[in-house]
Amino acid sequence: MTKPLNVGLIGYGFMGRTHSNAYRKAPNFFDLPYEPVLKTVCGLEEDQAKAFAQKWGYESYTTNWKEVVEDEKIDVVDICVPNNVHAEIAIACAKAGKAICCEKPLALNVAQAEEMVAAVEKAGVPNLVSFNYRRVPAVTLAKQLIDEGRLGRIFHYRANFLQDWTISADVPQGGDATWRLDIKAAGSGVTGDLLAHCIDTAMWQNGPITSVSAMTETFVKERMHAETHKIEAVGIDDACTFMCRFDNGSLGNFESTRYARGHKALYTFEINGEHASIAWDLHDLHRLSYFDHRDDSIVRGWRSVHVTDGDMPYMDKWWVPGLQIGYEHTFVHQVADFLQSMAEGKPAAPTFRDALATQKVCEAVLNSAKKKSWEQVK
Ligand code: SOE
Repeated sequence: MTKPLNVGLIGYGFMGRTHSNAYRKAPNFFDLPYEPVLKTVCGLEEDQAKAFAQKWGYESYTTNWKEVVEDEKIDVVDICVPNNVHAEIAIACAKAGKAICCEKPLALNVAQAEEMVAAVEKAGVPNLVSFNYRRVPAVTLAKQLIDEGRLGRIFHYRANFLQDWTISADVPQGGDATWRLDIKAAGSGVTGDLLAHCIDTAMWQNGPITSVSAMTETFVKERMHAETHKIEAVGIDDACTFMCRFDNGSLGNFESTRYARGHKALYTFEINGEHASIAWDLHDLHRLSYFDHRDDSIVRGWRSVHVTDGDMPYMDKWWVPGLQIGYEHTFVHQVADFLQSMAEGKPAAPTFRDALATQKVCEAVLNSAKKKSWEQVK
C-alpha cells in the first residue's frame, strides 16, 4: 500500500523545476512506499508562485515559507532557494519535524552547516542534500567498480567542472538566476556551486580529502547588482584550482571555472588505479570509459561502456537496453532513493552530515587560496 507524502517546495527556479519533475515521475518508474503529493509551492513573487503551482500541479501556493513549515499536512520540505536562506529554513523545518531535501551546497559556510546538522540530528528527521550527479547511472557504476576493487589501489583522482556563462562583464550579480554571482547569496563562486559537486562525488568514491592547496581568481572585479542597480565589487571566486591529498594516499587535482569559453557544463572526472582507470564526462553522461590493464595486451584499450543495461545502476527502471536517460533522471533517482530510505528508517546519502564534510573541504580550499598555504581539512 503506498501512502501519500505531502511535499512543500520552497523556491520555483531552475532547481524547483528539476525537483517537481522528479516528484511527479518517480512513482511512475519506481515501486515506492509513498506517493508524493505536490501540496504547496512557495516563492517570493505571488504571480510566479501561482503560475508555477498551475504548471506543475501544486494544490496551493504561498509567498511565505513559514506557512509551508508550519503546515501540519506537509511531510517533506524541499529547499530550492539561494544558499543564504538554506540554514534558516532547514533549521525551522527540523524543529517542525519535517523531512528535508535541501539543494547544494548545504550552507554559506561550515559554521552554518554545523548548526544545520545539529538541528536535523537532534530532531531525528530524514535529510538529504541534492548532489544529484551521484545518481547518474554511469557515476554510480564507477563507484561500484571502485568498491569491487577493480581499480586496485587508487593513485590519482582528477575532476573538472567548466562553464563559460559569466565571461561578459554585463552579466549582473544578484537577482533570479544570477544570485550565484553575489557573495551574500551564494557564499562563494565556483567553489560552492560547482566544485562542491566534484568534491561530493570524489569523497563518495575515493574517501575523505585531508589537505588542500588552492588558488582562486575573480576575473571581473565589479558588476552591476540586479537589486541595487549599482556597480558593486564582486566577492565570489570566478575560477578555482586546487590540489589535494586523500586519506587513502591518493592525490587529487580539481579545477572549476565559469570562463572556459566553449564549455557549458563540462563536468569530468578520471580515476587512475593500479589495475584500471575510469573516466566520465557529463556531456556524454550515459557512457563510462574504462581501461583494464589485466586485459590481453592485443585487445587492451579504453572501452566506452554504454550504461543502459538492466543490470547497471537504476537502468532496470527505465527503457530497454541501448536506450539512454539524462540529467533530469538524476533527480528522479534522488527522490526514489530518499522515499525508499525514509520508509526503511535509514539515512539517504548524501545526508546533511555528508554535505558538511564537503563544506569543510570547500572552506579549506577558499582559506588556502586566501592564505596561499596548504590547509588541513578539519
Ligand atoms: C550553475 O550554472 C549550475 O546550475 C549549478 O548551480 C548546478 O548545481 C550545476 O549542476 C549546473 O550548473
